[in-house]
Amino acid sequence: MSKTPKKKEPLTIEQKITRRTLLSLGTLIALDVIGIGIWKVLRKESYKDGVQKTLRKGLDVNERIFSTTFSEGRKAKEYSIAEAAKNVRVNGHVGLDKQNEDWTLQVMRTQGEPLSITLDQLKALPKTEVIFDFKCIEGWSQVSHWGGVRFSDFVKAFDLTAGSAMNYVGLQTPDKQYYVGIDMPSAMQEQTILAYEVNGAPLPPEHGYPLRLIIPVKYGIKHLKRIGTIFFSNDKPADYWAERGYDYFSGL
Ligand SMILES: Nc1nc2c(c(=O)[nH]1)N[C@H]1C(S)=C(S)[C@@H](COP(=O)(O)O)O[C@H]1N2
Ligand SMILES: [Mo]
Repeated sequence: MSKTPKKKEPLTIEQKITRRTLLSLGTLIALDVIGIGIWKVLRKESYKDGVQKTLRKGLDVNERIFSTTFSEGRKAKEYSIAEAAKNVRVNGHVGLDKQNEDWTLQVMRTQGEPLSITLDQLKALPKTEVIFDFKCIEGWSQVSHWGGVRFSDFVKAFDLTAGSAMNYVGLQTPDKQYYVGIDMPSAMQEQTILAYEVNGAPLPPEHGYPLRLIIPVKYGIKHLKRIGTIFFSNDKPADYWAERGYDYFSGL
């Protein structure tokens, strides 16, 4: 009696399909279990600045990476006037409801009384124009053309260097409904302007008349329209969209 070693039969097509189906099913179930696990952990977590603590930690890590890597020397790409949109998109109306005729810019100094600055005082300073790709986190972008005074020129002209030595600048609408915090290196960057013009004409109300922030190194959420108050701080100023879960730094 000769012993023939049992040869492994090749798998039939049906067997192959069954194996694959089981494998895929197994993988799917494993991923589901992991997903439900993560969800259960996040669901129980308390919130910090608009998102669960674990997610906030992730955002904070992002922020550290971006604020240290890109804070010095980064510059947004600039375009020619011909490339600038004639009809500039409008987005976001928080803090724009009430028109106040007797507007002045309130600047909180580190010492002494607040400054009250008129639009004419700002227009008397050197004008800087910037044409850049304005990017909104909602997914649209548009090349647009703005004019105003460089934030760094404004700081020098009104002797605010003690303020600009701090970590952040905060800006608020006159009614305080919309507010942003900006890290000082980004505020002092050469393309950041307190803008009073779009396409060479005064800002219309919906674009923030009489004065708005234009900060090309950041997403649209930081370009506060209708500035009422400016203040300086070493702690992070309150920020409307960061409180609702967006990245505080919001750099590009
Ligand atoms: N006061 C105020 N400023 C604001 C907003 C807002 O709701 N209120 N929205 C921001 C957002 S999300 C964007 S994208 C830009 C849009 O500026 P624009 O309307 O001039 O295009 O303004 C920013 N500044
Ligand atoms: Mo936006």
